[in-house]
Amino acid sequence: MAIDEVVITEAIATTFFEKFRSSLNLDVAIVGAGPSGLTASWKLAEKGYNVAIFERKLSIGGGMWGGGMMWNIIVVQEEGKHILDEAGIPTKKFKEGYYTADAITATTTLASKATLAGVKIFNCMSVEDVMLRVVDGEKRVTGIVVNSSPIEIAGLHVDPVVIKCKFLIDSTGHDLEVINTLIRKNDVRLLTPSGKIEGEKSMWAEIAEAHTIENTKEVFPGLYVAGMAANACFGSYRMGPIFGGMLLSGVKVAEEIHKKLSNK
Ligand code: 48F
Repeated sequence: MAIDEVVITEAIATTFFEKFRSSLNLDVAIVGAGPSGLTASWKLAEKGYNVAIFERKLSIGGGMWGGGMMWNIIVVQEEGKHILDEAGIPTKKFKEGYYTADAITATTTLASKATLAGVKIFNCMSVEDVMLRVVDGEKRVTGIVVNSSPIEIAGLHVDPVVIKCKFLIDSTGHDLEVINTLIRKNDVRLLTPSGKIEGEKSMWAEIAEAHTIENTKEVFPGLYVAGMAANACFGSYRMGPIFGGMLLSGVKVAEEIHKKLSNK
């Protein structure tokens, strides 16, 4: 078969922009393709919602790829194991209640479950701002402002583009970038005790894991926080390379948003 380079280019451009155009009005936009964001996207797409993840890096997986200190094995406790089982990710029992999984298998399988369920992942895209509007008398997040990561890294003066969403999830990990931007640029209060970001505390895996799930919730109208960002937002601890809380947080945020979307 003869191969025409321009047809290859046309195929990429046409298909990419079909995918992008179908993501301009999302049910749920997710920022960050770490374990919590990937799990949330999978669970929402399974229910038929139009979901996309925006990830700054070329690679998806966030902190899951590297296990602990780049020893690429993750640990999952009893409570989160069923999610790995459901995804078809093999686990090994290490001690009572502690399971290991290969970090590469866990990341690629979660990404595969998500994308095959219909999630659109836009890697190399950074979310640099949100859009706020007054809806039914209250200020609410109604969209995200997105730029290409290479533009961001090069410091080029190029304007971003905008995507609307019914709900937004900040799953950007330790830096909780979306929420930081929201409160830096707008005179608004979060649904936290102080109305501000409470801030992450030092390592305490047992408490942190439980808190990750409790802290996965709506933090501002239209904006949910999940994963490590939830603990940083509500003032809890970090937990290191144990991932049950991240997976369970993804499931919880998907359920909470599903309740809201299905009531409307
Ligand atoms: O940090 P990350 O893996 O998030 P997570 O789902 O999982 C945390 C664990 O990996 C680990 C832990 C805590 O000790 O157990 O840290 O909470 O993934 C966050 C992703 O968000 C991307 C970032 O590149 C990473 O892949 N990200 C961060 N800010 C932005 C972003 C942004 N503004 N736009 C797009 N992507």
